Amino acid sequence: MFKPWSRLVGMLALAGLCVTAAQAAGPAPSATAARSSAVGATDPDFGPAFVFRGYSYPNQKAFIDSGRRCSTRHVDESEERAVDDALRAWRADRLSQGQLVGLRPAGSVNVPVWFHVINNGGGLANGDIPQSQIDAQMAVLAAAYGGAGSPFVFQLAGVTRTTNASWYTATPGTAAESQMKSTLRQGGPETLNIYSNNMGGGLLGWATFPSDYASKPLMDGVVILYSSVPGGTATPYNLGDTGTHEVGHWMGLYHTFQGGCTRRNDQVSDTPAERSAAYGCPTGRDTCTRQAGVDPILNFMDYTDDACMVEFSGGQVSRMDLMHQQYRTP
Ligand SMILES: [Ca+2]
Ligand SMILES: [Ca+2]
Ligand SMILES: [Zn+2]
Repeated sequence: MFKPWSRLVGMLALAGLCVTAAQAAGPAPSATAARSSAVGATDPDFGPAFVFRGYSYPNQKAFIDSGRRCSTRHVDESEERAVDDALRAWRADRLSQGQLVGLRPAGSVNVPVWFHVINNGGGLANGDIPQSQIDAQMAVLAAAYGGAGSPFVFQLAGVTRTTNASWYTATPGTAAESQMKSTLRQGGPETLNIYSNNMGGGLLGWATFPSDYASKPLMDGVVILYSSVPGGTATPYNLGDTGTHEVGHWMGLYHTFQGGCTRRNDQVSDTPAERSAAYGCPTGRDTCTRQAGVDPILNFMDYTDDACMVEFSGGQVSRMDLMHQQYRTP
């Protein structure tokens, strides 16, 4: 389990490293200034070359811009509005039936979890992660969602292990994804199905939203890169927060940079608006300077390094609770 203080220490060390690297490898001062002002005055430089999963990027920003950090489908503005209209309608309907729609106490809702390990044969190098790493991933979820005071308690209901070369490299929207999930998925909308594999394209993970369940129940769930679990090799995304982040989508959250500097941005009022995804751990970043607050770079729903993301906001917890009541509570 990773305590917030140890993560903060890691974050500070990381910030120090970033500065050093930028100073060592950075371009001429004038170019640095121009690029910095384009993404926010306090944003660090784009940094040195970034190698991840065998792909080499000019820098970490290029990796972020490639869309591989999270391949959960983008929800456009009209769908966003429809989802929030549906939430309001659901609440009104409940109230009209004399039922109160309130937030539930911390730790009061059990979420059964099925963990499906897809491998390409035996051994860690083939993605066959051991039970100890599954337990460590569950502990990371417990720390994140428990630490935020959410109602959710994740309980491991079962583990499956499947050797399948095609599912092992499945990516979103493919026949392999569809076959994998249709074959293995357990439970109803309340059950969290986590699949780990060695997804193709250099990706880290993807999830479905609660509002997707009705039309595609078998596709519901979260897929994570097997080496993103605690102790995995996907540095700097190997403390298990790809799982935390993707489960956030599964609970109905958008990225903190959804909608950029617009008034409603991510549909959560207490996460400051953010123009674009943050990466690394850029302390003090402020890309929506006309709106209060610095960018929520410590938030699990941004794109920063695992050591940097340590929190959900109260507004996010409320949204997850309501979305869970609307879509995932029997
Ligand atoms: Ca917000
Ligand atoms: Ca701001
Ligand atoms: Zn995401």
